[in-house]
Order: sequence, then structure tokens, then C-alpha cells
Amino acid sequence: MGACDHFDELSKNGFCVLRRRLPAPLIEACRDGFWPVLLAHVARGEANRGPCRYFLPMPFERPCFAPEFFFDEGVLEIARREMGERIVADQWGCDAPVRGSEFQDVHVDYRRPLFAELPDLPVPAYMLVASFGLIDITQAHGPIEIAPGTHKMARDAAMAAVRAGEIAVESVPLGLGDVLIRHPWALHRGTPNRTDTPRPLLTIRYVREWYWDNSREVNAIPRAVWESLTAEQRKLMRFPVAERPRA
Ligand SMILES: O=C(O)CCC(=O)C(=O)O
Repeated sequence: MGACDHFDELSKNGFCVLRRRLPAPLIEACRDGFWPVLLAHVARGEANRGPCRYFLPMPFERPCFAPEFFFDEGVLEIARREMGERIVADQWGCDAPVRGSEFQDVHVDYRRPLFAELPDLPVPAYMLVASFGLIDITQAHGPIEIAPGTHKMARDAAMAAVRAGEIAVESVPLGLGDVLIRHPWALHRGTPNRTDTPRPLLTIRYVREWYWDNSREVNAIPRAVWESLTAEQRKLMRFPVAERPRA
């Protein structure tokens, strides 16, 4: 499937999956580096997305961070086609349900409308999220479910259609390296992880450069990592950069 097909699918359904897009060794290295951070977070028991379901900001230290995750040409081509050339990445986080997690209510992310007085005003996309798993996400791990086409509908009508079963949610299992690109306004929900392995789904948010909100916690980029990026890459990264430690 080419970029055009993915783009058409994204426009029609509100999501598309680029199969085997990111290099498995980088994801495995990220998993090895991040696992202790994730387990320590889960052990604190501060589930913030429903029972046994955690959102936490991702570290920018390597190997949790790799430029390939943020600057993949296939992902950026689709994001730019949808939102224009002037986009930035502004969120980097992890959603991790563990055993005991439940079905979430169907919802949209970033639900505050651009214009509060016209909440259903149809506007072109100004944000997209790209997600990939740190493990193979099978049915047992609780993949995300998305209701196709609902990103273009008035919110109440979309919700009513899903509740009435007129639009069925689709399960989106992901293999290692697969990237799910979705409109955050496509109705979706998390499902229960029935295994003993946490299910980390990492997400990068891309937005049009004029859009700003601080709806999710983000970590700062360590100075050495920032300095290792090219000028072109830095232009795409709208995150705080850590101060240089004082000598
Ligand atoms: O992690 C998932 O599968 C979806 C989580 C989600 O949509 C949320 O917490 O808002």
C-alpha cells in the first residue's frame, strides 16, 4: 500500500496503519531502556486513564528516544499532506494498560474545540497522532478500538451512532514496527489487557505550528540529545530543552 492509499484511508476512516514501518532493533532497544521506567511507574499505582491504565510522558534519553521515531519520511509525508508543511511534534507519551484494565468509554482526545462557540464547526485537521507498540499488540494485550469515519461527524451524532451499533468500533492490533496514524477526533477506546505484560503504546503528536496547548505532560529533551539533532530536525521538535548543567 502506498502513501496515497494510506492518505485516502486516513481521510475516509480517520486512521490508517503503516505496516513494518519503524526498525525493530530501535524499538527493542527503546523497550529495554524504558521497561524499568514503566514498571516503576506502574508500581506506584497511579492509574490515570481508568483502572490499571497509565499515561506517562516518554523520556528523551536514548534509547527510549530515537530520531527515527519522530522523523520517519512515510509518517511525515502523510502528516504534511494532511496539515501542510509547517508542522511540529509537541507530545511524546506512553499509554500502558496492564492486567485489570477495562474497556474505556468511547471518547475523543483533545476534546476542547478550536472555537468554543462553534464546537461542531468542520475544520481541516490541525493535529494527528502517530503510535507504535513496544511489543506485538495482539487481541489479548488490549489493542485500541476506533470507530471509522467518526472524525468527520458532529460529536453527538457520532457518539449516538456508535452507541446504537450503527457504526462498529474496529480493533487495531499492531505488529512490531507498525505505525497507527489517527485523527484524535475519531471516536475510540482502550480495551482490557488480559496478559501479565504491560502494553506500551507510544504516541507522538504532530500539530500545525500555530496550534498550541499543554494538555499532556511532556519531558524535556536533554541538551546533549538536542545538540545531536540536525537544524531541520530541531525545527520539527517543539519540546522544552533541558538547561546545560552548571559547571
Ligand atoms: O491506549 C489505548 O489503547 C487508548 C487509550 C486512550 O484512548 C486514552 O487513554 O484516552
